[in-house]
Amino acid sequence: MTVSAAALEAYWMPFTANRDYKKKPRVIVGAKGHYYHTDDGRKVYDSFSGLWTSGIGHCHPKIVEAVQKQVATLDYSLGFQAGHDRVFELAEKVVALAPEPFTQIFFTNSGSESVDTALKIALAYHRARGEGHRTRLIGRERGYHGVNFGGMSVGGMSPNRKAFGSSLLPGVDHMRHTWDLEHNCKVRGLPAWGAHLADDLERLCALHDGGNIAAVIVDPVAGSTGVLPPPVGYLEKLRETCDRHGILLIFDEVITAFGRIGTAFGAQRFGVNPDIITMAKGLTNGVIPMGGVMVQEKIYQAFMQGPESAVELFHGYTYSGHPVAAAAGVAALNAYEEEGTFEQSRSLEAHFEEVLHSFDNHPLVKDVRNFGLMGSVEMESRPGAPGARGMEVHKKCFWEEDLVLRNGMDAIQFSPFLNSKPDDMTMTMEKIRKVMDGLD
Ligand code: PXG
Ligand code: PLP
Repeated sequence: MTVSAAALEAYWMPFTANRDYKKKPRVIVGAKGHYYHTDDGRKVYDSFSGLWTSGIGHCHPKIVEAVQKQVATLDYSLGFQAGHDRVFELAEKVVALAPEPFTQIFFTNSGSESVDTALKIALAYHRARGEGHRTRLIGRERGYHGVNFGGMSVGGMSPNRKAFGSSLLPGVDHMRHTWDLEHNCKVRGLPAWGAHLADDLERLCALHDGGNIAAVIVDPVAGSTGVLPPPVGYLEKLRETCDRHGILLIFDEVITAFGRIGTAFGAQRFGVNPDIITMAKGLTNGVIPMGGVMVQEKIYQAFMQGPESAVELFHGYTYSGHPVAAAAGVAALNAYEEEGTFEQSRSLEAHFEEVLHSFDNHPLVKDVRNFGLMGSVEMESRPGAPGARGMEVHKKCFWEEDLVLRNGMDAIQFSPFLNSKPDDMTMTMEKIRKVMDGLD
């Protein structure tokens, strides 16, 4: 093993069972294309394309080259009251990919920072327009909006919230999640049943008065919780309700942007425009951390009203628009265009759906869900040991099948490369099935 016991002990790993992992560490030392390289000399297939991040594969030569060049040209540049060429270039490129009403982007370093930034922009937008009483925020059960205080508060993943219950933001409500096994079991694509679940928003408007609500945030396809595609008509209903009450609609597209569901932004695939879009992950193909918050013109303009010499938004990060991240972003977006990545992703959907739903009749499986190149196979939990089966599949795949996969408890998650080989999708499922067949 390449990592010493002391080094292993020194690192507090994120979202990991540290003690269990450190008993038999799974250490990755390199990556190329669709494979990771392990410290015991194996090549293992990455069935999750990073963590939803690396759609066109690891160490993409064009992105590597751009990053190497940038870091040797301009390693860092202050971003407050100053700017550098690369970040303006990236902003223009992202906006050009977006639906028409989107005109400006603010840069952050992650999805979590993007969400907290978006919530702050929403609150400050209403205040700038003389509606500072609009302070209430609405999220959704099972939504994942990162781990900072704002995103955790509007998020709906109970394990992420429970240790912080009394410190969550006040004035936040949640709509119901859209998972309902009785009506929607092993559905392919968007469920036909469930648009009425968006009526929860109308109820919250009746309760609080819609005029007190600043923003509603949803992940258009909930990812982290185990892929919950929106019921047909659900997002449209949210849009209508927000319009009726003057509420901003935020789509958290940290996963769904940049081709994961076959278009630059999920908003385009669904034909529903939110007011604000958050993004991260695919913005740089995961190569350098970076996130962004894109807004419609009306939002940007609401801030551009005071004296021209005054800072309009007292918000920003030391590394907002970092030059090396921006260079990675420009190179990633160029590669997506040159390689036809979004179209390729779309063309792989049918095969992906087919091989994913080959689990429909597996005795351990209780639900299978997919949309775009997002999928989940959810196993029944072992009585008294939720998550145990999922972790067993994860470990056996790594050690015995040379396959890295992502499990959230007992749900196996799929985020295949946007440029996957169809045979590799089939191979992934076969390996997982072999392991699942051997489980009690
Ligand atoms: N919003 C959404 C919709 C996300 O999916 C975040 C915000 C937070 O992004 P950062 O960059 O702060 O992690 C995310 C991130 C999983 C998984 O296994 C999902 C995420 C992160 C890690 C793992 O599904 N989503
Ligand atoms: N904490 C301290 C003491 C700082 O000086 C700063 C930034 O200057 C921060 C936190 C915020 O760091 P960042 O801008 O990287 O989010």
